[in-house]
Amino acid sequence: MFHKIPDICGKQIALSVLGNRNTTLGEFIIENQGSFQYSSGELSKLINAIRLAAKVVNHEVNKAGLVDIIGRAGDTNIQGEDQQKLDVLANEKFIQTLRNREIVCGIASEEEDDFISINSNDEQHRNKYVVLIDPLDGSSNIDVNVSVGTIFSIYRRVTPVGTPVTLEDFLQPGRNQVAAGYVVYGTSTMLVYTTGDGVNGFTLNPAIGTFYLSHPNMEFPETGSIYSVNEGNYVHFLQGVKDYIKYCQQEDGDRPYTSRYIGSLVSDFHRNMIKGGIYMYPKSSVSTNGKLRLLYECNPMAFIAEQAKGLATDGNIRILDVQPTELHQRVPFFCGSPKMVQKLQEFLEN
Ligand code: AHM
Ligand code: MG
Repeated sequence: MFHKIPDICGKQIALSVLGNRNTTLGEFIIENQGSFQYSSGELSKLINAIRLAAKVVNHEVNKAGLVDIIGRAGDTNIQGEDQQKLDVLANEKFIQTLRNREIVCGIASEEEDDFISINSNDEQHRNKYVVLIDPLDGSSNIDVNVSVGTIFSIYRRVTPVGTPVTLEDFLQPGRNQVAAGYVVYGTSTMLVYTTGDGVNGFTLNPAIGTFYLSHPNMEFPETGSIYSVNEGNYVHFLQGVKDYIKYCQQEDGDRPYTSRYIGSLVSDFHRNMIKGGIYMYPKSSVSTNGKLRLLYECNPMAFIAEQAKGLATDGNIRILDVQPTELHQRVPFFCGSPKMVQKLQEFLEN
């Protein structure tokens, strides 16, 4: 169905890609609130706050290049990486929005050394969710106008409601997540999320600032023909990973596969979920646990992957079963179409 709405210049434009019944994200959250096991409305409010922050960050990302927000901010984060200005801005926007709406009891972010306890009054103590977030993933791509993303992960706290959060509330295995999602700031801006009942994708109509359901029930194809890995690190990979990469490149049946690597996890994952493929960030002789962070990069992506009939492993066990020990812990990450991940696993076991 086509709907005519005015764009920002007042012209009438047709909305043709709005998805089923033109459902907005706001409507979808309300309609599906009941399907969530512990539904009390609090999780819906939280996802709504993330939706709002995503729109604000989207606005900032789209201004990059026009105003002075690209380039380094001059600081380094806890992992010793340069913080880009937009990293810092996105971090502020998400934290501010979650704080102001008083719907979480704690936040952990890639850009913050320690977790933030939100406990300024008793009312806030009663909130039961913690959020872990990578506010702007792939930020080294910003300066060159390549897609970046936001990744988020939501848990119920394990310590009693009414007390300040502790590290224990954040160091939960990924299988305990109640919701997870990402925003990809790409050719269009999409918010994709799961509350454990499948994966749905919403595309932002920038003319009216509304997300519409455009990709209902997203699923990884059972197999695919794309492998995504930073092959510049090939010499440092374990033999099993090297052998699997050679397998992807061999001519046989549907192989060789296509190599596609943006260097922006959200975008690489998003493409592979739609087209079928495998994403790999293995450990190597120079980075013994790989690069990606378990709590706010791998766990949310693994939860989404499994909800979309894909698989995610660290090479030994399911990502969602890894017991975290540190807030900024790194972990090897292999994720994608189930048959491709299983094939990789065979090579790793050999
Ligand atoms: P970041 O959180 O510092 O942006 O790093 C994470 C990013 C991922 O989005 C991407 O897949 C990976 O780092 C790329 O790393 P590399 O440049 O080593 O291939
Ligand atoms: Mg990141």
